[in-house]
Amino acid sequence: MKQPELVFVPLSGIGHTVSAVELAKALVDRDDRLCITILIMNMPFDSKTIEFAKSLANTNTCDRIRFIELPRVEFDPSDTSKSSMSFLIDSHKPHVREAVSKLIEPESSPDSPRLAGFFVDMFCTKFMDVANEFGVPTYVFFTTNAAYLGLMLHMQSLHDEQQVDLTEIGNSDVELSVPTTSLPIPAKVLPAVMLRKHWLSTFFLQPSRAFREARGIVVNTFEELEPYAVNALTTEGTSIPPIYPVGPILNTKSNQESSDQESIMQWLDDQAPSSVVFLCFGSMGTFDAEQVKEMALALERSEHHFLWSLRPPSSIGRSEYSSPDEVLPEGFLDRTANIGKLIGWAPQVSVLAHKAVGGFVSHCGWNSTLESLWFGVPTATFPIYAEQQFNAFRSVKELGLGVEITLDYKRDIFGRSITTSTTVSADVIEKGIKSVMEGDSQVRKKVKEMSKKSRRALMEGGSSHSSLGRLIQDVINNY
Ligand code: UPG
Repeated sequence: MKQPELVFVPLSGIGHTVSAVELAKALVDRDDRLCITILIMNMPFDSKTIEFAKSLANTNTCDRIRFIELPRVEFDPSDTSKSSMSFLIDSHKPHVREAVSKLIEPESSPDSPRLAGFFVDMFCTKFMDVANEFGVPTYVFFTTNAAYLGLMLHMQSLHDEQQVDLTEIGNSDVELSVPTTSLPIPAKVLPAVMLRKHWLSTFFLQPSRAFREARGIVVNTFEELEPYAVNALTTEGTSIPPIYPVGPILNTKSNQESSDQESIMQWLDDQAPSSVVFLCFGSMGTFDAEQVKEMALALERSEHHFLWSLRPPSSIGRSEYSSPDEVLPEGFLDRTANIGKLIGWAPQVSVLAHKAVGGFVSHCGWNSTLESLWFGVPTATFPIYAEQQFNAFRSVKELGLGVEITLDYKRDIFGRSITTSTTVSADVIEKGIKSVMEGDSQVRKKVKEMSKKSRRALMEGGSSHSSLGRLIQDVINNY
């Protein structure tokens, strides 16, 4: 029998690519018949993912995983119709088709692999057409949580079946019942995509319709973390394909080098256990000058030692500042020289794994959430964009795994305001920092328990381990 070859198409962006690569590793580790080719999209503004993929490709020791960097798609940033995510993904279609054709040709050769399926990112469902052309099934890799999957599907059915105007909900102050959350969701923590019709279509409606056509949906979560959501998705009507919660899928080895990694780790080595609050806001999180100042004041007043990953807004947006020094309060760096360290890109998993770290102020991106749970570090919530407000709300109100700084702060990826949500004051941030650093809080206890559960889920007999087995069985049965 020819070896079954799976084609992975992750979305460009560290928050999506890292877990997709780890999922590929988990699949080949588990079943030595599987081979996987990972197609890396070459988005014009995302050099970090390409760098990361190259470093993985160079250090990859598994001959059953290979990486192919797709040709670069050019775009004109001033032409908004051509810089949209939807346009950029569409532009990659011919490259995906060509790469897969080359991969399997000539089919008659005994050495050429036989295609068994596509695994596409939750925002790359447009590649399902290409999978269909090759006559193979598509599995969707959902890089965030099961409750959010339920929210997307629910919204799409409200829109398509009951003609509900979703932007009206997004702009209101209603509370919404969602099948996958045990509490009603306030509109203010719904994602910003619900505020504009064209975002809704790209990020909610089109993907959700495609999810229903997929062979299966692989979710980066574990049943013990989201029993309510997983149960709702697996017992609801038949229009949802099989769900595979296989997480937490994490890269706990930190491939994403940080230039000053050594000095960061040395600095942490010199700190007392659980004494440092770590602040990091994902691959693209950034703040305007006013918010940076409030955060700095809060840190200084809290008197906790801190490690703060602070990067200026991306150069694509019109940046208010190019270096944090320009916007920090006068004398801040000198006054905090003995208690704090300001850094750019953080070696996040190594930091969270360090015993000196006692709390995490996070944007609540899903990978960061899973990583902090894995290492048993409680989180204080500071969401910025995407589904982070929804994650923050659930973490604090539904799951009791986080403390609140803000649940509804909303900005775009350039740190620009898109709603009326205002700057979070130093007082509020200081309170959140003190709360997340409390030594014997209920939240800390719960997080430690969830840490154990997350590790158990991946062990033989664990929920995610079994789910991964079912997924592989489905791939092979269908082959
Ligand atoms: N990371 C670092 N150092 C940094 C910043 C990030 O190592 O300085 C790593 C971090 O460890 C994590 C990843 O980068 O593995 C970031 O992922 P995540 O926490 O999920 O944040 P985003 O990069 O913002 O991820 C996007 C969305 C988020 C969503 C996620 C998964 O913004 O809202 O949950 O994708 O779909």
